[in-house]
Amino acid sequence: MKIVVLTGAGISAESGIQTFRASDGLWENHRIEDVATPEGFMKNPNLVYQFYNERRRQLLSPGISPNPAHIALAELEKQGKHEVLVVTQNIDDLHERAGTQNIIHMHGELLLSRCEVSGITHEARQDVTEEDECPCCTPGARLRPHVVWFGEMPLEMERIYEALSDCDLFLSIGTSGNVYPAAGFVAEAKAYGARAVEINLEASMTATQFDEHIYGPAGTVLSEFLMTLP
Ligand code: BV8
Repeated sequence: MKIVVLTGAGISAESGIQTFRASDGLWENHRIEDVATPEGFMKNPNLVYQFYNERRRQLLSPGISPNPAHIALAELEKQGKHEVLVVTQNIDDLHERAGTQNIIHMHGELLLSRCEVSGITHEARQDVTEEDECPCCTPGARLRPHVVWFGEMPLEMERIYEALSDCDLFLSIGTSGNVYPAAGFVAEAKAYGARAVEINLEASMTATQFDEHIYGPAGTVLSEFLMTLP
């Protein structure tokens, strides 16, 4: 079977990474327009650098590691019985740390910076500030988070739509279905005849578009569901 898995912040919640829209979520103490838009970055770059530096420090801290949900997806791919593509809205590297290889970070990656002149990405595992210069230009240019902000085009959309048009199972895990175009993927996959399953803590904004729903913590319910696959 060809399986496309869309993941959101909920799959990393049990690893200790805050989600966005929960009561203690990231958007509780930051205005989206201030920290996740190009305009916000233009207006106050230091606030944006700090927002991502805090999240990067947390991601790289010793207590953060993949949880059973990330591991279950990596096992599914490794078994080799199905063709698995993980399309994640998350900018953490927990899928990779669990062993997933076939992955698209459609909203970018926290551990990469991008040169504002050349567009080349560079590893970012330390704090990044406005004073940092890219290693690819002379003179060095400013580095921005390699993250897709609101109003910016998500990455590898062609490859994602190609996979959605050709999958047997579309599995959505840990996303509230608020953000487009990711929230539109279920309709896309269904239009091509895929079976659509939602795994989440509670019904997402697009829940009615799914054939099946499994509600509970992904770290527990995902591996149970994957065992039912042929
Ligand atoms: C674009 C940055 C076009 C990285 C992010 C009006 C209508 C429709 C669309 C729009 C509109 N106005 C504007 C738009 C477009 C906009 C959008 O969708 N806005 C929404 C808010 C209305 N979208 C965009 O701007 C996108 N770009 O459209 O470009 C374009 C066209 C041409 C040319 C140029 C451009 C760009 C979207 C990307 C924005 N960047 N993040 C970062 O800082 O991380 S989005 C942000 O939200 C994150 O990436 C996150 O991944 C994403 C989605 O959130 P979720 O992952 O779903 O997280 P959330 O907290 O919401 O939910 C978590 C869920 O997990 C919950 O349901 C919870 O119950 C569950 N859960 C919790 N714990 C567990 C669990 N489930 C299981 N187990 C658990 N243990």
